[in-house]
Amino acid sequence: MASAPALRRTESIADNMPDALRQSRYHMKRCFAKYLEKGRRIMKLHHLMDEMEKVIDDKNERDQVLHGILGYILCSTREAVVIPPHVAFAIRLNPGSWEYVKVSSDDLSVEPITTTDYLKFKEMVYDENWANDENAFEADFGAFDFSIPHLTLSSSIGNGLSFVSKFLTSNLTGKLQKTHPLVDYLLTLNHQGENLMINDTLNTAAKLQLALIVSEVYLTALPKDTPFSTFELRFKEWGFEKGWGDNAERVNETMRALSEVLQAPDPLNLENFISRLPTIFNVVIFSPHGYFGQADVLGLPDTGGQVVYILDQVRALEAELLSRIKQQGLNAKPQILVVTRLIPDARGTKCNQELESIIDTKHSNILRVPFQTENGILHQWVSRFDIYPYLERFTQDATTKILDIMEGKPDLIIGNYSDGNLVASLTASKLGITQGTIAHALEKTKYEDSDVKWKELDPKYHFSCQFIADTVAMNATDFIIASTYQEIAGSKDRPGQYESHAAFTLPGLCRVVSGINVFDPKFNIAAPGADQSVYFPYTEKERRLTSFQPAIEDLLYSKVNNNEHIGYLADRKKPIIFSMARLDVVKNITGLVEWYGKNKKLRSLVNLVIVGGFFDPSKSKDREEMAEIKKMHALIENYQLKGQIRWIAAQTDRHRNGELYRCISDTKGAFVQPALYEAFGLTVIEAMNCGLPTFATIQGGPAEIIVDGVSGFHIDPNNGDESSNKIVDFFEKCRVDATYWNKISTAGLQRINECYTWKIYANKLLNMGNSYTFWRRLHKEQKEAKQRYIQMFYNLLFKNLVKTVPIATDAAQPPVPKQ
Ligand code: UDP
Ligand code: LCN
Repeated sequence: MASAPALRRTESIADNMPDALRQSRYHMKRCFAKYLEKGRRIMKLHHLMDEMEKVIDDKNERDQVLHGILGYILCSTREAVVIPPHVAFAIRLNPGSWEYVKVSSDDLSVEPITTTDYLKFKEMVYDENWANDENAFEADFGAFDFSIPHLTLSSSIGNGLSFVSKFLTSNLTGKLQKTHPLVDYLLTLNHQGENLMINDTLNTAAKLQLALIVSEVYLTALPKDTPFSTFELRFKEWGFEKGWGDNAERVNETMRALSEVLQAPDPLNLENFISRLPTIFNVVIFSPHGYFGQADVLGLPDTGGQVVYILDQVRALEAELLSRIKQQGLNAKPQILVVTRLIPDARGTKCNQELESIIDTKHSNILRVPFQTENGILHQWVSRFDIYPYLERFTQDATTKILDIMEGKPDLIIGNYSDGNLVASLTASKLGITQGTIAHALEKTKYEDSDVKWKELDPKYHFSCQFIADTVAMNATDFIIASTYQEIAGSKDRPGQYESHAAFTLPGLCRVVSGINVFDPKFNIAAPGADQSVYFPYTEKERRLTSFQPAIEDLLYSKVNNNEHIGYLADRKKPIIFSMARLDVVKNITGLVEWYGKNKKLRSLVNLVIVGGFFDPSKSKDREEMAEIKKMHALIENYQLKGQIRWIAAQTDRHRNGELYRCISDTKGAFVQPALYEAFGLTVIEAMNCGLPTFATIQGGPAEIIVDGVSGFHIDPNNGDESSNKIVDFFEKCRVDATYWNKISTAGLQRINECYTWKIYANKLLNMGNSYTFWRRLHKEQKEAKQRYIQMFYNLLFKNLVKTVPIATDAAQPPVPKQ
């Protein structure tokens, strides 16, 4: 693609494009004629380029046209809509920054158009009446955000917390009175009705500042480890309550940070001070769908990394809460409740148990609340796509239980995925509590044009409910936790998952002219980790779980076919390339098998081991999975892979899986994650934690996790030959350079320890909880106004859409086959 030195950045696309088109007028006229040939339609970049190739078949001429500004503009086009005689272009020069123009094919004149007009263009393809209806329903969530500052640099997207600190700093800067909002906020802090930090004695910034000076003198004279209880009474008289620290040193540090802020606020001290505040004790995490359990659930429908993530998140969060509470000098007990659905038809799992304590925690539990319908409790599992009719009642029932168990309101509510985020929004709004959301994956980007084609897809996926639920939750929440930058704003060439909600249309239903702005400071990146007590390096011999090794040996190498494994590895001296995932199309495990089948060199160098799904398609409830199982069998047959491939059924024991990754490392093998798209990719960091060199998809989160050629390798799932050759190159290099494998393995581990641990995550998450609790207080009025709009949206639009989703009845369902 052409680079853009010639683009005058002070001017818009609409300013630059006419000249650029004029310079290649002859070819462009023909190209536009070609684009118009098929009438109204939506074209993606590759369609534009393919058709241009047909029109300008001489490569040199084509290169000339694509050189310079025109090439740059065309290559930055993500989508074009043809409505003869016009073509409207959606151009994305940078992550999050879009421009829309309309080009006339008659004279190649260019006109800038608004988001609304561009969306209308799209609607013309699907529903002309709606597009022309002047009163068609438009949603504009951005209209309520005018008082909220926004980031401006694409590179800063996802750094909301530090932006918020800077903005708060500027708000508090000036005369001392400007810091009053902070003093007022401190006065509200309490735990179970007991004041924390300060009491009414210090109800102005001036009094507080003076008291801090006196306290500092007092504290400096004490030994650093003097317990807070020693001077608690004296401090209370001065107006200070518990929460500053557990000993003289910590109290002094916290007071210093506040003194600095009162004297002259700066973002670092402010963030440091706010993160020390005792704001969060009780946390509720919603994850309604799936089978949410601690054992035997992975591999069941809709149950994958989200469950792993939440359980690890809870453990890390509890540890961080306990450490902070101790450092604050409090003896409160934190509570974390993961609230999910109780499924009476539990299929051998504990998903029919109401309360279950979370392993390796002291104060965290899973609370399961059943779905109620007119016919009583729903017994069967429900797909995440069909879950919407049950959520409102679930929210009410869950809230009652939560308040009962926690003996009061939680301090922070976190949602997961569309259903959990909607429930979190309803609960947080009702209780007036800070909310965070996590998406894991937003479905909209997974299915091309799923917004404009919603009518066609709704019977199967109910995307109208899902996209509206997602938009509602994104707007209602105080902060959004993303695993990677690309999740929010994509990459140079691919819009982010959240970005795809910036402007979209569901023709006939709602035109969302402003859904979410990725420059909103609510976006933050906090990448998850992998449990390092389970996924640790293969080199840590004394920690290795040797008791699993005979079973793993059998799993990999025994010659028999049974329920757990089929296929065999004839030459066990070869390294193993390994992959493990649910057998969804998007995971592209069959793609990897095909690459392997086709690449003779690769087959001669390594064996292939796959963990995923099971072998009998009739046992699956999921059409996609059935097709993938059949495809796997066909590929093994067609490429005659027997003797080179081992297919192992889905595994549920993460401790054994950890040892399995390490055993693959022992063979000097590699992990391959070939997904067509992966939101984050926990298996990638699990493998890297075990020291296994990893090849992972360039499409999605793994592109950020791995630094290509340094801490692992990127592979393009849409270019199998290139990808399989990249794996060949690696193993060939390993043959000639005995240190190469270790080099990549070590760099992978280093990358993990620097960026992808649960400790880093928990610290960031609690800092967000603290800062956004203060932030929402400062923007109370704006938040309330927006909340009203969201409520209207929920009641007038969403609830009607929900009525179109059929409600399951247990009797109508065939019994679930045993696996
Ligand atoms: N997993 C597993 N057994 C399997 C397949 C996957 O235990 O047969 C685990 C895997 O170790 C990881 C999670 O399930 O912890 C999958 O998370 P990932 O982010 O890779 O994908 P998702 O399933 O969430 O899309
Ligand atoms: C869902 C996915 O699809 C994965 O990419 C993530 O790793 C997982 O959730 C955990 O967030």
